[in-house]
Amino acid sequence: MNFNTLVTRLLAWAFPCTMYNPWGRILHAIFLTTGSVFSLGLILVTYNLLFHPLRQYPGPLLARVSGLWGFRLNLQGRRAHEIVKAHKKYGPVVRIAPNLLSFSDPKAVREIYMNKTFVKASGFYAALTEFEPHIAGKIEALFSQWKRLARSNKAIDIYPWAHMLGFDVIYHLMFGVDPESAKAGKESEVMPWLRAWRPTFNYKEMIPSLEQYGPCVPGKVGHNFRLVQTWKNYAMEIVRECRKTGTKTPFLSRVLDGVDDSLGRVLTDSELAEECMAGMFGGSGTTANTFVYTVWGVLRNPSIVKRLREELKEAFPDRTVMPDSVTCAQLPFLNAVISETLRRYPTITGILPREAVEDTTVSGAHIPKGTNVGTGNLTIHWNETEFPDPLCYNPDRWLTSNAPRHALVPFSVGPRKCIGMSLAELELRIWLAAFFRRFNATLDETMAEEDMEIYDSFSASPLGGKLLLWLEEAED
Ligand code: HEM
Ligand SMILES: *[C@@H]1O[C@H](CO)[C@@H](O)[C@H](O)[C@H]1NC(C)=O
Ligand SMILES: *[C@@H]1O[C@H](CO)[C@@H](O)[C@H](O)[C@H]1NC(C)=O
Ligand SMILES: *[C@@H]1O[C@H](CO)[C@@H](O)[C@H](O)[C@H]1NC(C)=O
Ligand SMILES: CC(=O)N[C@H]1CO[C@H](CO)[C@@H](O)[C@@H]1O
Repeated sequence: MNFNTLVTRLLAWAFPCTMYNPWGRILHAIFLTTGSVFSLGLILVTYNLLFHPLRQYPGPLLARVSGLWGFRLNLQGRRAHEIVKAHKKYGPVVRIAPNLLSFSDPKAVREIYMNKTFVKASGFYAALTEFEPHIAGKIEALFSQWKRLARSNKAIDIYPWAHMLGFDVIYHLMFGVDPESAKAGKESEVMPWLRAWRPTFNYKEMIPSLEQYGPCVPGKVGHNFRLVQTWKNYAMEIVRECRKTGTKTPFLSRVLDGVDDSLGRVLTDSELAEECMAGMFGGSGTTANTFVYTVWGVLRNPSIVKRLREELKEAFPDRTVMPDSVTCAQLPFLNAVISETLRRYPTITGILPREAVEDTTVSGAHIPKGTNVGTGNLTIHWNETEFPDPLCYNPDRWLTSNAPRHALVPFSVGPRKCIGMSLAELELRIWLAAFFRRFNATLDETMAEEDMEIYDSFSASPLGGKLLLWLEEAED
């Protein structure tokens, strides 16, 4: 067993039992005061610094010796940003955790993520066009809410509404039931559970056995685990119900009786529930935040608003008709705007680690077996060579014939890339086209740059958690 795993197991063993029974807590205190943890830490630090196979790679000291660097930044929502900075300081290969390297060269992306011979089956979205009318209907429902609110002569916070729509779409597609939260103007009971999911990952990364004991931990940390457990039970219930009633949505028929590619067997109810949770999580917030960020990016630039509206007006002369995905897919400026949002504000910012199953090289750097490598979207998408003035929101980057498409990877690449990419693109195109065709929107003057900073907790969302707009129905 590798030394790292040994120590992780020791810590995992030491920590949970200290948290769910009083004896454990006393033991834990003794453990701490006698300095055993301290000496364990010292061994670990020495090993990581001097003997670890990745010892020759540069990086922040704390990151080279322990996972605390990433853990702390995760809690502050700044990990992706600090990785960008670390690359500026240390170069194209940076050790961001004892056993994890981050690469900043766009060429590394494909070397890392596409190095597998199999490709994931993707029969999932054959039925997407059939689903388009449901998406259109939900957008109509949302916009009638916005029109109603617009008459009350107050700024509208579109952020929670966008999340309701994102949730309704994915839930309906997955389970064949429309939660109608946007129509009702009230978020689903599932949403708070969904929000609790991500923080539990950060804790499990440090202390893996929280997977089992998390819900027993008192306080806020345990609270998140308890919410996730409630959610899991709910998802298990859905799975059982769907089995009983024989519900066949494209998502469910894929997972209910399909054989999992990587496991080579049918999934258990518990695994299915987790697939459902991953789908709900992966599919709702990402798309919603991309919508919000596009509106933000566009509205701050009057010339972009003007060009977008002109393109839309020509493509959809009757603004009361919902734009269709086929026409939308052919609109150069609309798609440039969406690409630019995905570049400037990618909604998945975490590093997706890949383990080297044998010694290999990435971007010319030697990677010993058993270590992890990855790239992060901010690092790749904010590369100054590919994207001069990277923080500037500029859709024109995508309108030249030699646009650096290879460096735009918001959905990742390779066998584990996003399965929802076509859905997300279709949804965003219709939603944004309809929005800019129908509304004359202005940002509320209280909205500040800081509100829209990327808060990174693997998935990214605006720091302020709001986008206040004044909406007016367009007249032309
Ligand atoms: C703008 C919107 C979206 C972005 C930026 C995005 C991004 C990503 C990325 C980067 C991954 C790779 C994760 C990894 O390598 O482990 C991923 C995976 C995934 N995405 Fe998306 N996604 C979006 C929308 C959606 C939608 C609408 C769905 C709905 C089905 C979805 C479902 C999933 C699922 C289930 C996975 C896991 C795939 C796997 O691990 O095999 N995503 N997404
Ligand atoms: C940016 O991308 C270029 C290649 O397109 C690469 O050579 C360079 O190393 C990248 N910059 C950083 C900081 O990694
Ligand atoms: C994948 O890794 C193997 C082993 O290191 C290497 O020989 C091969 O060229 C890689 N393939 C790609 C596409 O990078
Ligand atoms: C849109 O809003 C701007 C500024 O608020 C206003 O000048 C313009 O007349 C409006 N246009 C339409 C078509 O409603
Ligand atoms: C989480 C993450 O890193 N998301 C995607 C962004 O870009 C990389 C490639 O640079 C993709 O592989 C990731 O999946």
